[in-house]
Amino acid sequence: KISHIEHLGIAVQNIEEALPYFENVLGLKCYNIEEVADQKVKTAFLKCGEVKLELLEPTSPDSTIQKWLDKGNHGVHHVAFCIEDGVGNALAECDEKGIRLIDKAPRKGAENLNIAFLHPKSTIGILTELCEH
Ligand code: CMX
Repeated sequence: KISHIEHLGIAVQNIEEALPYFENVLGLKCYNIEEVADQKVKTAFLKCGEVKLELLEPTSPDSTIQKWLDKGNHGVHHVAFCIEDGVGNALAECDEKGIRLIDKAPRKGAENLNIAFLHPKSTIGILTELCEH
C-alpha cells in the first residue's frame, strides 16, 4: 500500500551547478549530499514539503544516470513511492500482476532506505522506485 510519494529522482550532470536553481530560485533546502557507490551516483536531497527531491549526478561514464543523460534525457528520472507495508510485499504483489521487476528483492539505497525498482517498460514508461522507512 502506497502512503505517499517519497521522492522524485532528478538527473543532473553536476549537482554544484544545479543546486543554485533549487536553493536560490525555488527556495528549497539541500540537507544531505552522499555518494551511492554501487549505483555510481552522487545524490543531493532537498525537502519540498513532505516530498523530497533527489538530485542524481553520475560518478562514472557507465553510470545508468550518465547513460540516460547521454541519450538526450534530462529532468525527472524516476518516481519513488513509500510503501507502508514493506517493499518485499509490494514486490511480490507486482510480480503476481506481471510487472517486470528490476530488483527481485529489496536492497539498500540512498539514505539507507530499503528500495527496489520496477522496469519502465511495464510501468507506462515511468521508472518506478518502491521504498520503505
Ligand atoms: N525512465 C523511463 N524509461 C527509461 C528510463 C527512465 N529513467 N531509463 C531507461 N528507460 C527506458 C529506455 O528509454 C529504453 O527504452 P527503449 O528500449 O524504448 O529505448 C529502456 O528503458 C531500456 O533502457 P536502456 O537505455 O537500454 O538502459 P538499461 O536497460 O541499461 O537500463 C533501467 C534501464 C531502467 C533497467 C536501469 O536504468 C535501471 O536498472 N534503473 C534502476 C536503478 C537506477 O535508476 N539507479 C539510479 C538511481 C539510484 C538512486 O536513486 O539512488
